[in-house]
Amino acid sequence: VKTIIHCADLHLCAAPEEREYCLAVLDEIADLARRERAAALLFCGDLFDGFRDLEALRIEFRRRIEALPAGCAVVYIVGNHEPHGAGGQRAGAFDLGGIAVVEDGPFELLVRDGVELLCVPHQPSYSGYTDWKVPPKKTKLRLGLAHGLVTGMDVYAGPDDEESGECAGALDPDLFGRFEVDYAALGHIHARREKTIGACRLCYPGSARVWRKGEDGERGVYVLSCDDRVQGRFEPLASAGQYRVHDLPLGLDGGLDGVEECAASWGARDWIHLRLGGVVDDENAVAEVERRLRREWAGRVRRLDVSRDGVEVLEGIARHALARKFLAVWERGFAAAGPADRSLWLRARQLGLMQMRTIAGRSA
Ligand SMILES: [Mn+2]
Repeated sequence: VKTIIHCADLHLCAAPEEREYCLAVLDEIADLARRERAAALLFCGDLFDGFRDLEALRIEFRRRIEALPAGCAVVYIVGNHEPHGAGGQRAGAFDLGGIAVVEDGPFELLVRDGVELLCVPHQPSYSGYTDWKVPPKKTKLRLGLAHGLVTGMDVYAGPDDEESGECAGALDPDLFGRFEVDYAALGHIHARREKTIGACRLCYPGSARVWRKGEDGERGVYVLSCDDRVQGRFEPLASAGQYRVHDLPLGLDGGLDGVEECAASWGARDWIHLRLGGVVDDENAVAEVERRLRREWAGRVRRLDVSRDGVEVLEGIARHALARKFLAVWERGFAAAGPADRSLWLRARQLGLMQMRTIAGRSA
């Protein structure tokens, strides 16, 4: 049994506020490869956030690759992000620690430790794949590495999805079946997705770190056990942290509690997004709440976003008897509601308080 690590969309970024965080995640991946005595470590595209990041971080990257055990082969296929800013330069022109860099389409077939790797770097279109001259499988197992959107993986590829934005060409899952791939090590979709189509297991581990807001859930890689077949397990990366969003209702006077409760789950690598809502007497109190939150928490997490676009202002609401009565009843219901109903209750709170505008107007 040999172990192969499947990683995708690490998006190493050289920006001062991102650099240390990204390299910490790379360190954890390298540690995992060492601990698992991995025969191979696969980077399935978007290893770097852009070409300038590749250039700026290549020495740090190389240092970590060179520290891996000699038995661990590293294979890197280029995604859609690395060509950004390349201006015709090639990733392979840089020394990334002597790893295999595959950037030319349509494919390259490598063999590492008795396992064939069909490497398909990102390309604008895969429509000609039926004409590719891929040699028949000679080893027990063949892994496919690709960076793109595979159709039929139940992924929403809406208009403002990064994943679909510049990737007009989708991959037909038949490509993997046709070329006898047992396991497709995929990149490009930042959420975790797995599916078996025909005899092939197709897996997206999701981004290996939180690249963009909304990327919630654990970040990680797949650890593959390969003998006659491939079995994968998802391995979370603690250093990647998580994206956590909290909807917090403000009191009528703009007061806020419950932050400490939320913060109990926060880690130093987390990206925290606090969405303030509610109906308040005076919006200036909310501005003060935001300043206080930033002062207190921004330094304790990787990134803190506070948005208060959902806050409505209704002067006099804090003294409004009906509003206070409504909130007292609401509090009891909210406390008894399960986590799944939380957002519904928050919405009801907002709608109920907004109705006070109509009632207040009528009684005036
Ligand atoms: Mn990506």
